[in-house]
Amino acid sequence: MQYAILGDLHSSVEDTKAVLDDIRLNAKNAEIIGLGDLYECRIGKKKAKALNSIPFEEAAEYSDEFKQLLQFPSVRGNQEERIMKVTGLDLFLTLPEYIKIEGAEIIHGHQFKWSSDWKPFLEQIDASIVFFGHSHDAALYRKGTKKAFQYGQPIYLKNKKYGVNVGAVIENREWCLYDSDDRTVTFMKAQ
Ligand SMILES: [Mn+2]
Repeated sequence: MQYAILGDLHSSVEDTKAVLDDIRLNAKNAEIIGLGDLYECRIGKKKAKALNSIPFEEAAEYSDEFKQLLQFPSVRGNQEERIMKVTGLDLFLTLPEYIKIEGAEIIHGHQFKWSSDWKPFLEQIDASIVFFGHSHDAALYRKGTKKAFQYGQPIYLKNKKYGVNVGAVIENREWCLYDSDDRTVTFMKAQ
């Protein structure tokens, strides 16, 4: 089965449209799954601590046009959690923290420990392949080290453990194609 995985949209209409078009063009039968941080929270981390009932329109970058683009399941990101915190609304509680797909797991990534230079500690994850986002830095990890990749070139994964940082929709227009039958991962980038 083919999966098209995208995350860190941060409310960008143009970048999200470009990525969804690219998915339709390159993998029209793939199941699309989101990695969270769909929306951008307008309130910073520090300020958010003291707030609890501000209106949704103030808390989040939002448009009907953007919402219409979100026709796929997704996990919850830290932006969704912060929007819920500052509004006091349960808006994104229906988004799960993890989604299991064939041979892999999907999680936003803010739940991991990260080093100060944004290296994730993936030892905490049991799944053979984990897809995540959060740092806006597309990368393939094997045993804690980054492996080289080229956009559009399938990578055949061995029967071992891997971490795949899918990158970000916002600004980078990145997404990942995962084929669970072939056990391949292809980093993709829309124009
Ligand atoms: Mn994030």
